[in-house]
Amino acid sequence: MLDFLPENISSFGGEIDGVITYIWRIILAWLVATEAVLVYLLVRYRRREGRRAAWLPATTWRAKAWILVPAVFVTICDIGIEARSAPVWDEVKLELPEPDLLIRVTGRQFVWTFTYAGPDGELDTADDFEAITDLYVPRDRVVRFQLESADVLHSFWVPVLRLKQDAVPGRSIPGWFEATADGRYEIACAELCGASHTAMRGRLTVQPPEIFDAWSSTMAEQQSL
Ligand SMILES: [Cu+2]
Repeated sequence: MLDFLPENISSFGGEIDGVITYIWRIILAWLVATEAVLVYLLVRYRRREGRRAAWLPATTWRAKAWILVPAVFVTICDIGIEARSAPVWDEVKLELPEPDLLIRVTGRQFVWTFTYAGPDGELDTADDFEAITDLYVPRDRVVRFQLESADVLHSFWVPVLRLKQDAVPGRSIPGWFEATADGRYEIACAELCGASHTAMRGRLTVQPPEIFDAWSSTMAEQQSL
C-alpha cells in the first residue's frame, strides 16, 4: 500500500511501516468521509431562490453534536494509534538489545563523525577509531549508538533503517539498529542546523560481517599508529 516509502533494511522497519500504514488508513478514511459530507452539504444547501444564509449560534445539542461527535471519533482514533504504536516504541526505543558493535555518532556543522569502540568494545579507550561521513556496519548485527552533537541541534536520519533521532548538545542519546541487507545507503541531517545543512550527508555501507571485521581491524591498526 505504501509503495512510495524508501526501501526497508531495518530489523524493526516492518513494525514502523505497520504503524505508518495504520495511521495512513485512518487518514484516508477521514479524508473520504469529510469530503463526502462537504460535497453533500454543498449540494444540499446550494444557493436557491428565496433562501437566505444566516449565522446560527450553536446553542442546541443538535448543533453542538457537529463538534462533539467528530471529537469522540478523533479521540477513539488517537487511542487506537497509541495502542498500535506503543509496543513498537518499546521495541525500538526502550528495549535496547545486547550490542555486537558500539559506536558514537557525533553531529557537527556540517559533518557526521562515527567513533568505533574498537576491539575492547568500550568508547573513550585507546583502541577507538574514527570514520568521517562514511558509516560502515556489519549486516545482521546489532549496532548500538550514542548520538551526540558537538554544536547545535542535528538529526541523524537513515531512511532505509527507519531511524531518525535528534542530536541534542549536552546529551548522549542511546539507540540501536540492525541492518539486514548489504549495500550503500543515504544518511542525512533532518534538523535545520545552519547554512550547509543540506550538505550534511553521509553514507551507510552495510557489509557481510567478515568483510566488516577485516575493515575494522585495519582501521584500528592504522589509527593506533
Ligand atoms: Cu545538521
